[in-house]
Amino acid sequence: MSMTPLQRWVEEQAKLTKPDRIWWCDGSEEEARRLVEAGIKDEKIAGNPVFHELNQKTFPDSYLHRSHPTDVARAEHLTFVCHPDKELAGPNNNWMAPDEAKEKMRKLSDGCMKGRTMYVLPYMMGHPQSPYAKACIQLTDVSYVAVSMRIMTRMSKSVIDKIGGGDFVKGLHSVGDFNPEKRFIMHFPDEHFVWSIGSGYGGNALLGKKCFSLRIASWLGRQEGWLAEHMVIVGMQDPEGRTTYITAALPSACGKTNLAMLESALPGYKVWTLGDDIAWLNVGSDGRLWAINPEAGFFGVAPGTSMKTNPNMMKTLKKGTFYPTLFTNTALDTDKNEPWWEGLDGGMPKNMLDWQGRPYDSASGQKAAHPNSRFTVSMSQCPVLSPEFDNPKGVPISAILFGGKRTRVAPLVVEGLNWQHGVFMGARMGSETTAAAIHKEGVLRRDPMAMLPFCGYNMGDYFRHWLDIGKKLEAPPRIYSINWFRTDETGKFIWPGFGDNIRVFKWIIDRINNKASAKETLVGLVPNIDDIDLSGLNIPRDKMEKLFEIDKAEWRREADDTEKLFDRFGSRMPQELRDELKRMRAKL
Ligand code: OXD
Ligand code: MN
Repeated sequence: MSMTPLQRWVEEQAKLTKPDRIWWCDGSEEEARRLVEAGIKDEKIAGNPVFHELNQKTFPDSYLHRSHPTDVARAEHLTFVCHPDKELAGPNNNWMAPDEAKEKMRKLSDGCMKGRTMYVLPYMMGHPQSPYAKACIQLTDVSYVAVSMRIMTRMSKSVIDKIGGGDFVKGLHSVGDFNPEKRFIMHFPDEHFVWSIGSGYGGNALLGKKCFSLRIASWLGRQEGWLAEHMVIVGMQDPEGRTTYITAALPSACGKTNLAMLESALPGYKVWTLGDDIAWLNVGSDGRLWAINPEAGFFGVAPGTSMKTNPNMMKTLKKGTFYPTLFTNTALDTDKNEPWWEGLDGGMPKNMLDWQGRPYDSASGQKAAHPNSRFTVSMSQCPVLSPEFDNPKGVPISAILFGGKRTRVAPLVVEGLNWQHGVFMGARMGSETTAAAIHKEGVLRRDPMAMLPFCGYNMGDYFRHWLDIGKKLEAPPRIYSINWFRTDETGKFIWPGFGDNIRVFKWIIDRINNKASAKETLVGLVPNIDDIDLSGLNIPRDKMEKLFEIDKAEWRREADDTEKLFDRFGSRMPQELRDELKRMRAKL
């Protein structure tokens, strides 16, 4: 019998990478148990076994993974989008010509899997029955990635039948020798192909996530008329029992995962989780915008996660109904054999190993867990998972939120005047960097739609695509900007955040249902203070007013900075958004 294109492709990659054996995965639990066992007994990374079994009573089916010490985060400077034409990649991407990139990767990949197993992972991004889902294959040479993909995607043998003799999304991944000098994450958008070497870290190695579901998918979406976005998806149930679906784009480290499973401080409201990182948005036949989450798992930052900040996530992590749950680069409480990170409930354990497995000395001033330590866990374990999560159609979206961390300038919440004005708000989004990032603390980084590291083509064209999608929507969602992080003169956050954020969502839901008022300002519509339900809260009126203060001098600087951003995209920047900026300036 002749080979299918899939078999032929796998064979070609094996010829180049030269693994000792090829393992076609079926995505079953039994297989995952065998992979984890192999990771405990046979495989090593930087001298450590790939997996360490954690306390099975308190953290059922959980394992700790320690990465190579240089391999702890996304490597944006080593990430390339290889369109045939540099202009297509835009100033927002690193670019290399496809042939040159492939030649480079071929050299680095020659024999890179020698002595290892090549795992063939068949998986779907999106529900298999969804018209918006995509069938994918990733090859990898480390059990950690194979097991992580079982958690993060819908992995199943049936995907191979689905592909049949047809097309599929391709990913070739090898950890190589973890040498950062030989680490690259290359995207070939026209071939639906991602080629990654030298890193086992989530965003660099779980190719269904940022690489495919955002960078390549955003390009597919441009060609096919949909949007791939860096967004949370939630359903907000109100006291009348109605659920309003909302998506929200926030840059990394702004509390996206906490927002995705918020515990309401107001009675009668409940938040249902559909996704914490990625949304694919399609125009439905009813003229509304419909969202699906292509993923099936959470890959979240551990430090700061606790019963206080995110009780639903803590419950998700300890449920133990979907095998397995992974912790990566957390510390280890050796008395309890439990994962530990800064910000976890309770005091600091007496005896710990740090994220690299070294005895931890709290007097060292170092962190025990890596600041970017992570958990990987199935969404099915989430106690507030939306009943609509597995609906192949997705959910209809009534509002899109753009947020960031701004200690000054940006009001608590602003409603856009219309779709175009809302796109303008998203395009000039920015966030102040925290000490955890490489950048200096308190520096504003523009991150349009939170997509700057993830848009797989020229962002000028991307803004144009957003405007075009708006034209196709008969009932477009309203667009809002949100900011929980405004501080007072002493540097303290004014807004309590967390579960109290529901008060802002209540106003948004009431706006959608024409039940709340708003007043027009220079930058859009904001609530009157009395429109926000502050019952049970004790924020003085002048502080509330401060949350909505619009300082003209600051906003002039904001306009200047926005213009600089827009200028980066030159003639590809849509005139409509420049007009919005002009209108804002005129008002100032
Ligand atoms: C993530 C990120 O890991 O945005 O989700 O970096
Ligand atoms: Mn993200």
